[in-house]
Amino acid sequence: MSFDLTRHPHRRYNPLLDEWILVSPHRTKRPWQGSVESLPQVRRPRYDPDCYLCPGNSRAHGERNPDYDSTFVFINDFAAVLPDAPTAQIGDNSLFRADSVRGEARVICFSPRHDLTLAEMSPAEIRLVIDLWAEQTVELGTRFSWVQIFENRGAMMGASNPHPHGQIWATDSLGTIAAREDQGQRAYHDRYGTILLRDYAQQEAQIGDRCVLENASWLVVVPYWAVWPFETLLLPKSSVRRLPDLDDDQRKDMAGILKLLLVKYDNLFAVSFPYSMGWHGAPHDGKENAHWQLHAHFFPPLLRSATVKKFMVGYEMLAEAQRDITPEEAARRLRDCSERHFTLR
Ligand code: H2U
Ligand code: ZN
Repeated sequence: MSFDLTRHPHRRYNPLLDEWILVSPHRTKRPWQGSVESLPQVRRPRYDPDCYLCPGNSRAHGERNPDYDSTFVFINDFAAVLPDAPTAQIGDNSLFRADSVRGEARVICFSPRHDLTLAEMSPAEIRLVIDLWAEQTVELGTRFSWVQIFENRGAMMGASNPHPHGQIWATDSLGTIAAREDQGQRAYHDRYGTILLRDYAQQEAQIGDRCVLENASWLVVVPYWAVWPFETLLLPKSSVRRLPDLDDDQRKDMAGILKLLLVKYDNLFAVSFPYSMGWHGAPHDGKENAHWQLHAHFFPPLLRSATVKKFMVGYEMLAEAQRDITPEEAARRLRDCSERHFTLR
């Protein structure tokens, strides 16, 4: 019997993180009798007097939000990192080491409308969010080496509030995953003299099997090494190190492709699709970072319906991540999803 990636168990390599993932495509027909999550309420009011993110409302510590009409940023009232924390390096032996961290955490509201999600906003409105992400990266990048922009969407991903919002945590050190991506891209650049994610995007565009969407500036793929069932990677087609480097056309194209991706996600199981997403760009460390390519990751937990998610447990906590449905099959299902939001049908 000859080996077949679509039928036989195998491991795939993730060059960004230098790790492997176990793929078990033969298992996709196993019966399911596990947990079923309840569906979130579908329609929300345009304005919620009890929401701490809606315009004009008070937040937990009493500050009042302005009557904003597009986007709005504020310093997180419960920030995980602080700009003026004392600095120290503790422990000179390898078992009990600690480093202090300085940083700043912000919350960013994508829209004044409590009832929308990015998927339901227009490309023009999404463009304002992109411009704000870029401005925040410039500003925080002058003071911190890593600027992590992210969104936790949906209660299943731990979002505390359905109002469309994301967060930014900027820190004076690279987090573990950021440092591994830096290392992975550097190792590839040292070895081949080209940029890992540029080469990858070019080859994925040619192969086509894992492509979900493509326009003049961007490509969306389910990565060859995806861990989450419908995980995607948003990649620029030209060399871009950071969000602020994107020109007007690239930003316009990004708004368009983000809108389509998020609509497809919502249409997959006819539910407002939960995910964590975030941007990775070159560190702000004053170095050239020629090995870096800007990209966004989308990590959605849903597996087989609006209520059945993937759990990262057992073998995955103890040995390595595992998936059943192949990245190629996931990409095909996302390609087949309509580009018109299910709530408009
Ligand atoms: P999440 O939904 O991803 O948890 O983001 C909401 C953030 O908003 C969360 O980090 C902050 C929380 O600390 N927050 C405030 O800064 N002020 C508030 O009044 C409530 C919540
Ligand atoms: Zn609100």
